[in-house]
Amino acid sequence: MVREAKIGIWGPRESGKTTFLVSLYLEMSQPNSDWHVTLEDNHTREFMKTATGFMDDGTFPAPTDIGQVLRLGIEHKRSANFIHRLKTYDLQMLDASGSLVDSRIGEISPDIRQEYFAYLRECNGILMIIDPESKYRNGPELSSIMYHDLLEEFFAEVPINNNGEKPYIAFCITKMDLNKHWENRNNPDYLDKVIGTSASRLVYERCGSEQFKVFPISAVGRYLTPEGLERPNVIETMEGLKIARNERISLNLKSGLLWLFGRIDKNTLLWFERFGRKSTDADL
Ligand SMILES: Nc1nc2c(ncn2[C@@H]2O[C@H](COP(=O)(O)OP(=O)(O)O)[C@@H](O)[C@H]2O)c(=O)[nH]1
Ligand SMILES: [Mg+2]
Repeated sequence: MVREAKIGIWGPRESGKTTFLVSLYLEMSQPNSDWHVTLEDNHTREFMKTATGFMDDGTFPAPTDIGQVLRLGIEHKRSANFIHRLKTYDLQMLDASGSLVDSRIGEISPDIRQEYFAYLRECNGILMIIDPESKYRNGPELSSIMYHDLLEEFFAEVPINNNGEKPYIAFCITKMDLNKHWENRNNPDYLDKVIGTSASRLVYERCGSEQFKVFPISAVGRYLTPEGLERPNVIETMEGLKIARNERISLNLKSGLLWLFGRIDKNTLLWFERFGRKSTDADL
C-alpha cells in the first residue's frame, strides 16, 4: 500500500519557483541524499535536462513556458520510519511564468487556471514561493497590493480548514542570499515586511498558527571568499544575474518541504491510530 501526499507550488511570476524546483531536484538527487526523486513524465525529464545544464553553467533556468507542468515524485530512501516507507510524495508545479496565479496578467486560459486551483485544493501541503525582491522591482506599494490581491484570490479558491488539517502552507521567502535579505534571516516579521501588512493580515486571519510556517531560503546560497568574507552566490552581468559558483550551497532549500512532510505524516499517524490497525515495523 502506498499512500500519496500531494504538494503544490504557488508563487507570483519571477519569485523563483522554477529555480527552486530545479535546485531541489539537484540537491535531492545527490548520491548521499536520503531522498529518491523521480521525474514523472517526459516533459519534466526534458525540462530538467536543459535546466540543470544551464545551472551548471551558472545561468538561471529560462522563464517557464505558459501552462507547463513539472511533476516530481519524492520518496525517502532508507527511512527507519514506518510511515515514511509507505509513502511517496507527489510534488507538482503547474507553472505559467506566474500568470497562473495572477489573473490580472490574463495570458492564460481560465480553464488552465481552474485546473491549477483544483489541484491546489487537493493538496495536503503547499509551498508558497515569496519574492523579497518584488518590492524593489515593482516598488513597495504595487508589490504589497499584488501580494494582497494574489493571496485573496488564493484563499477564495483554496479553502483552508482552520482545524489544523489540510492544506499546510510553507511560506518560502526566496533569494535570501542577497545581503539586504540575509540581514533579515532571523527576523520573525520578515514575511510581513516582504508582502506588506494587509497581505500578512490575510494570512493570519485565514490560517491557524499551526497551519503555516515561514522559511527563509535561497537556491544559490552564499560562499566564503579566500579572505573569509561571505558573499551572495550571484553576480550581475550584462546578460543579467548569474550564479557565481556552481557548487551546491543552497540555504534551507528543503526546510519548507520537510516541514510539510512532517505535518502531513503526523496526520497520517493519527489516521492510523484512529482507523487503522496498530502499525509496527513487524508488519512489513
Ligand atoms: N539572488 C537570487 N536570485 C534568484 C534565486 N532564484 C531565482 N532568482 C532570480 O529570480 C529570477 C526568476 O526566477 P525563476 O525561478 O525563473 O522564477 P519563476 O517565474 O517563479 O519560476 C531568476 O532569473 C533569478 O534572477 C536565488 O536563489 N537567489
Ligand atoms: Mg518559472
